[in-house]
Amino acid sequence: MRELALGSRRIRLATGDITKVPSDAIVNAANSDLAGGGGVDGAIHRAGGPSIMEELDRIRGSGCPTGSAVRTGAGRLPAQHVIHAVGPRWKGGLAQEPELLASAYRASLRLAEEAGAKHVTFPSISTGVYRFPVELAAGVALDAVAAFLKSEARRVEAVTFVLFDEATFAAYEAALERLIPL
Ligand code: AR6
Repeated sequence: MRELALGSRRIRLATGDITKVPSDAIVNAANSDLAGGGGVDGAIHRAGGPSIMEELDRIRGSGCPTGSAVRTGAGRLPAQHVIHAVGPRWKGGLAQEPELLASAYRASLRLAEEAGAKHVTFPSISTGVYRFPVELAAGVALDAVAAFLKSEARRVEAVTFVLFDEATFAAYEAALERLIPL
């Protein structure tokens, strides 16, 4: 576990399965159809149970554009909320992928604020099936979260990245070293 203090707020890095880590809001790396899938999305729906997809079926409408997010309950997960965020697929880097990824983190944190969540857990959005290079994604993710915690957060006190493998953890650890604390 690694931690960075930003005033009274905290960014933490951990390894493990995000469905096992208690928090107020768990962020999911979803797709714009909110249709479920593999990776962390599959793990969240399996562990949380069918109520999450039932709620998505009610709110889905025309879907959730890349860079945005929607909130549901958390079913059997150890949290009150799941925030389904849609990161970009990597298309080579000239399709606004970093901006869209930062937007997915910000949209998630705004929904967490609205819900009154104090502790939010994130996976490494877009770096699995969507193939966003993890070294770049880690910097984008940490910059977006740190900026939010410094300027917009009122109720969110701590953000934990729950990273599934050591290589992803190492990339986030290196990016955290480059962040300048308050
Ligand atoms: N806990 C934490 N992280 C996990 C877990 C877990 N249980 N399982 C996987 N990861 P991905 P994406 C990591 O592919 O790239 C889905 O089909 C994984 O090792 O889950 O945003 C959706 O429906 C990687 O580091 O998400 C979308 O269609 C990270 O989570 C699409 O994949 C993200 O990998 C989204 O692709």
